[in-house]
Amino acid sequence: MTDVNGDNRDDLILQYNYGGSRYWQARLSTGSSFAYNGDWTSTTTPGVTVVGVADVNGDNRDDLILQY
Ligand SMILES: [Ca+2]
Ligand SMILES: [Ca+2]
Repeated sequence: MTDVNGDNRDDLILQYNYGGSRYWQARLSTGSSFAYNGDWTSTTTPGVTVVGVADVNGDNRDDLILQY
């Protein structure tokens, strides 16, 4: 879990496969639950995995780091 929107609440990151694609969602913490916020990103490229979540561009919001 990590803070993807910079509100100082840790958010939930989900990865799932559906219909031949792989999807990632960041469910944003409300303090009492994790709100659906759409798909963060998706790909049809096989073998893509998350290798990290970190703020790579310095905007104080964590980013998804993928490898394939
Ligand atoms: Ca957050
Ligand atoms: Ca960032």
